[in-house]
Amino acid sequence: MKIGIVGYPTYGGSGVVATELGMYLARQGHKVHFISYSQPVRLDVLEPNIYYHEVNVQDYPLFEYQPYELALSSKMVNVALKYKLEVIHVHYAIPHAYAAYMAKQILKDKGFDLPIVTTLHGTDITLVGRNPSYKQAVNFSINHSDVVSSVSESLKQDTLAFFSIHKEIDVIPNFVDLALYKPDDSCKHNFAQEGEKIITHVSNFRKVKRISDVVEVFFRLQQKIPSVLLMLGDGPEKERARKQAQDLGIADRVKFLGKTSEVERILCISDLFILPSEKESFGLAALEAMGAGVPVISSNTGGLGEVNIHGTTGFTADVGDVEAMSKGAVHILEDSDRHLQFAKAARKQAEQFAIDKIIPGYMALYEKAIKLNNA
Ligand code: GMT
Repeated sequence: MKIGIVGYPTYGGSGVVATELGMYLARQGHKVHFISYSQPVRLDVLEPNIYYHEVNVQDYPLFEYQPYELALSSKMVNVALKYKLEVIHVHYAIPHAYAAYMAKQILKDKGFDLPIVTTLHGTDITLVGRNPSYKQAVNFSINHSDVVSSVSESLKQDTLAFFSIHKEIDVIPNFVDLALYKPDDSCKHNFAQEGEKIITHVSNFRKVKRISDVVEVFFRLQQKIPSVLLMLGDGPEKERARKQAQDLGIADRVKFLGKTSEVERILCISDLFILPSEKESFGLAALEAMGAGVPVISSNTGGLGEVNIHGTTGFTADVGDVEAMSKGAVHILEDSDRHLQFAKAARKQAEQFAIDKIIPGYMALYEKAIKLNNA
């Protein structure tokens, strides 16, 4: 199949899902055309069947805001015509689903049908999409996609609650490539002394991730269990977190590793993962930790409870309940047999989301979209 994939090229979960899905499909022999404003971070353009098309926005002194959607729609049209795309899959509704709708209309004018599959990822619905500045356009572009999917049941319910949707929404959960997580303790001593536990957090350090709760939970935990906190990723809340660690007197125990390409290796040496987000439609980072056999302490918001099973793969608690989160963390780490039990359950749960189990669901959506377009 000739497939177009539109997504954000950054470290965010929606971009990661789009990239890994496309690369998997390319390995299966499909021709996959990525369209984005820069090369997606996890994309290997040297692999066969992968094509990358950059969206170039022309600046002009009149524009206070560059018309990205226009450039994206035009690029979709050009790529669809040149490579005879059979379907286009857009990740994150804003502005991708809207731009895809425009591309579809332009192509229709030229006698070319392009089925659109839109995958909703989270804040495109729960935070940004609901904002009155965008709501009408997001609502319209969801209803005018040929097929719509969401990454969790919780996000589907939020979409139906916040918008007037008359489209069916298929739930296709996020996935993890378990082959990337191989037990290897060789770099553990780089971060922790003998007997110390490694606690990890990975995110884009936005407000919604409640980074200060990560530091607070760790502060309480390290009073009971010798441990270090590894903070992976970058974003607006990072410096505040660094200051918080200094004020709490634990700066030497909290290490900020930035945007590293070694996420999988670091997860494999971790003992516990913390994700206390305000909102989280799924929590891909938690699933990746579980893929490495790492129990998770998270909030119970959005789709997190569909991933992290309370009392089995880790613990969930109400948003902001750092006391419950730190108690759960101590409970898991204070007994090595109990930790092993949680670690095994985490890995077993991740196996439900193994890449080869989930991706056929997306292929079925593409076929459904093509069928609907031909009807
Ligand atoms: O909210 C974001 O930062 C955007 C988005 C992204 O691109 O990372 O994250 C969402 O999509 C991920 C992949 O489907 C989900 O795992 C995240 O839970 C979701 N983020 C939120 O809902 C806050």
